[in-house]
Amino acid sequence: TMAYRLEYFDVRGRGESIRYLLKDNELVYDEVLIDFNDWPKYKPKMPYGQAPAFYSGDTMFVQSNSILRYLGRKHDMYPSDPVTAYQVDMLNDGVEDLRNLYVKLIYQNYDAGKEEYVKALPERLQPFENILKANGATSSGFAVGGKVSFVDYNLYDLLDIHVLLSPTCLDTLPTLKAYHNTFNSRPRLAAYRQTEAFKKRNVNGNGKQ
Ligand code: 0HH
Repeated sequence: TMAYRLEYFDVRGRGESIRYLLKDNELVYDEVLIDFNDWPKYKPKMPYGQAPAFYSGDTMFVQSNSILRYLGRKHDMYPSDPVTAYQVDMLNDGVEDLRNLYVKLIYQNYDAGKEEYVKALPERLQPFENILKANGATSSGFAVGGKVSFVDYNLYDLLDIHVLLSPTCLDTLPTLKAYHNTFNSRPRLAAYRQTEAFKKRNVNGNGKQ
């Protein structure tokens, strides 16, 4: 099998859900943490001028959600049934929508916008609560279809960074709270999150979280 490599900055950002998927499935990979001073050397090689980039041997993959989906297809974490695959995709698109709001807050409006963002958060998380509840996530521990899929790692990361931003944000959302705890307890994820590499890594590029 081809060697895997992940190139990204030393932040959680759009890399951490990929790292979670790799670690939780014991997929071995080389980690390249791009120093921001070296970025001008990498940027022209990136199809959209952005990181993360993922490699399987010499084949390059970019766009964080496409990387997740590629790994999902390759390692049996993307359903073959079209309707179940849709359920994974619609949830992942919801994760992307909230992640974009989060990124905007962190990089453009943290000081002025945090209070309002935190206030609106339970309402913005409610759709995820409803979807996971309807999908039986409380008993299965997984977001869709009773088994792990790539969206689990993306949703877990999204919930985790929001709990850092607002520790009480899941208090009115029991399905999400249990789901977040279940993923916190997955042995390989918990072990990874105990490493110095993880613990010293900033959540975002500007140090805000
Ligand atoms: N849609 C793309 C995806 O999902 C978006 C990728 C993206 O926004 O893959 N990439 C940004 C970095 S994410 C990028 O490449 C934000 C983290 C910033 C960390 C910066 C420095 C950390 C220093 C330790 N941006 C660079 C660029 O656009 O030139």
